[in-house]
Amino acid sequence: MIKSDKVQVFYSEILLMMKPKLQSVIFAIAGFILVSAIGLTQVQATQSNQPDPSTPKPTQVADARLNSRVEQGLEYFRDLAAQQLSLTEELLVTLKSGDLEAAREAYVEARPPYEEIEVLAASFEQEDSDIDARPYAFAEGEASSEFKGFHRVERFLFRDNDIEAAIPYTEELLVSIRSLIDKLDDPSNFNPSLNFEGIIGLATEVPAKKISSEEETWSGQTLLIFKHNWRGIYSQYEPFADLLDSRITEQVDTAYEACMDSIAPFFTEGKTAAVPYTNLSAGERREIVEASYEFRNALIQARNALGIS
Ligand SMILES: [Cu+2]
Repeated sequence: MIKSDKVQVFYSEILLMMKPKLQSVIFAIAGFILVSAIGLTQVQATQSNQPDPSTPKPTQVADARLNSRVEQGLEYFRDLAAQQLSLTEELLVTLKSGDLEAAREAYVEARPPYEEIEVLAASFEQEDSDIDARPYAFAEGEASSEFKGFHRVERFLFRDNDIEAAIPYTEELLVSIRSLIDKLDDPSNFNPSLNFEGIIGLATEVPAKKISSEEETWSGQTLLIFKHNWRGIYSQYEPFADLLDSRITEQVDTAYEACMDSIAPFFTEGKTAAVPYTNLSAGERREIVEASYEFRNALIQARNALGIS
């Protein structure tokens, strides 16, 4: 038992020992103090509200500063979404050529942009499902007609060797990506609180879930997913960095670099694909998990320091 617990127990014991009447007197006094305190803050609030309506309130100034950071992050994602569209168009062309090896390569090339953008998936849930859901997202698994997008294409190319079957799903993928572009163009879909939920959510999902290799089950490209998830997370945090003190930004940067270092040995300069995830030892995966949780913790500190809840 820690010290403060002892104190608490001590007070509650005293309270219990008192006669019920005395207890209610104490609660009444406490209630009176509370009510007067609330009254006082309300009076102060109305007083400070009265002058010049053109002067923005401190919270409005803070909101505007945070929202401009959200917008900076979105600008980066809009560029990525345009890249996602053209890479997927290239994938479709390759599929139609009928060359399976080339199609597999084009699939891997086409994966990175969305794996960054998905940080903000809560703002475009339908598109996220259509582009990137895995079979377990649906009650009927692969049998569900809702199972489409990249992971359906992945299955055809890397498991079933069925290039023909991948074509209509890639065509549909293009429609979903255009819809994603529309969502990213509308700033009302995004706000600092929701974005940070996504930043921290994905930073948790990597070590807690994706470490099992569930995302790229058939292509083996789990490390490519980690890399771009982290890049996407950092890209949305980064515009806020100038609002934070260096103690926190250094923690985030160090943790981010440690994440990237943990996977660097498995990439080749100038090549998109990583080594197959099954090549990694338990020790190597452990390093990824530890670095990733450090990154998550640093991001939580950043969010708290920004006063975003
Ligand atoms: Cu994903």
